[in-house]
Amino acid sequence: MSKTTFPENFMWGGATAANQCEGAWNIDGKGMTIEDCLPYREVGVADFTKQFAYSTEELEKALIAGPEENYPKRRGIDHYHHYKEDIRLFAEMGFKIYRMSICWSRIYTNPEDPTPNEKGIEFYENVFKELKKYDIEPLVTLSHYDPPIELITKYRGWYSREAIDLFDKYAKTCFERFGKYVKYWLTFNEVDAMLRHPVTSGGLIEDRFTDMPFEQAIYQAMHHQMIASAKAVKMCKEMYPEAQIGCMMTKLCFYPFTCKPEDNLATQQRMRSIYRYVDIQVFGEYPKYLLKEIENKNFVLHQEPEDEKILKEGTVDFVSFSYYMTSCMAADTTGLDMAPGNTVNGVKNPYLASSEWGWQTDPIGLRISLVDLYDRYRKPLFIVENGLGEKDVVSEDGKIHDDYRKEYLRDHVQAMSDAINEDGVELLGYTWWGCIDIISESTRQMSKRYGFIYVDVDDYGNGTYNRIKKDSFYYYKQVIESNGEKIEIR
Ligand code: BGP
Repeated sequence: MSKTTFPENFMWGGATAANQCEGAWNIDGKGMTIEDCLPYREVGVADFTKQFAYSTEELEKALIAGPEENYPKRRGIDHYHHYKEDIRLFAEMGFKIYRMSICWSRIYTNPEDPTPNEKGIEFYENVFKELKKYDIEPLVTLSHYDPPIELITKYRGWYSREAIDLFDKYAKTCFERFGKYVKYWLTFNEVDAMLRHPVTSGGLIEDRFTDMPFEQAIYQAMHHQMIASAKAVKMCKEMYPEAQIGCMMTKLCFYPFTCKPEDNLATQQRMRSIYRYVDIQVFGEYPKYLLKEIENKNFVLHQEPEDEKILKEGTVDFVSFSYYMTSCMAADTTGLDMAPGNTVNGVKNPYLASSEWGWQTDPIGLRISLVDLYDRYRKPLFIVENGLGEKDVVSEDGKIHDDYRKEYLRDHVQAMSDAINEDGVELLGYTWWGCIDIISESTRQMSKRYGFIYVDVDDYGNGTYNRIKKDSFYYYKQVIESNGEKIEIR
């Protein structure tokens, strides 16, 4: 382990998302989102496809469900009412930056409303003012998996071009009302995810697309999100030239399972499916390989004459990403052990340990990912999600001894330092995912805990909602205080 050093102004912090923490799903003028309609499932954690499968029938059931039904995102960790306490705890750890998202349906009860919901605006203004009290910069995601329900019930999610103008109005309101508090923005969370879970990232429910191949609808929806993102970037820069607005991707990292050329080709192809939409947001145009893919699938991509110019004028300032684990790729996986990951399944890597949810921890993979992305995009990078979800236990002494989380953090801090100091990567900051326990996106469990702060609530909403500092709370405080230099675990 070499000495770790970080730039003077390196931004250490933590990350959450509105749909996974706020709760208060139907008060103060907040409209419904698709996340409020995702029921808790005792489903095996191994196969994410089971977690993200969804039907119109389930939507209709959710729209009339009563409080006795278990829709975990409706309650989150009640951050809506605990935000002052939570931010104070973030400040105690020494956060310089806090990544959060704004819920579109809190700003516009119905996306077609002509005027915004002032109570929703007031909530986020209060959050920004609270962060300001502690000199914590907000890093705000405009869309983090929670499209408004009307976008799905009245339109067909992001497949419908109307979504662009509706999002445009929402983004404009956010810049107008919050631009004085927010310097760092992201447009869409994990912009590559729509092909893996179209319901939450695009509001696309497969049984509503009987008139075309569903995959074609997803490519069309992605096009609309690219246009919306580019328009938001341009608008933001025109209103606030000093603001920094980035894209956000799922940085998956696959290793060829063998040195067979077929496995290497499969790995290269898999990685391109992750990069292609980030390529658009960074370079301002469709990469040839994506156009070729669409052509070879005989999909028709409906574009407007102005779209090319919009993409060109809406390129991002930095590239942010989530990173948790790595997996392997084989051209033929017959008979191979598979391992789950962040909305993916891959071939199990025999050289890596796995979390209780099967995700394979790989700090060197983070360094590889940082080099890959910096070489590809030549833009400043920002790690906006990295963390370890485990079944934390409150011990007899009332504490949570999560040494495993401290070790995960230590090893990933080492990897970041090596990428900066040996590989020349420009890394702006690091926000640990789930800096406080929140509802898991893929499994909708509270029991998959990421936080440095334990929240006393279970998968069914039972508990006091009290916050308890875990051992890792003090460890991250030590790391931040030393600007990443003191990472030994005492
Ligand atoms: C990312 C999402 C986050 C978060 C994270 C951890 O894909 O952007 O919202 O959920 O994954 O995954 P999970 O919560 O499923 O454990």
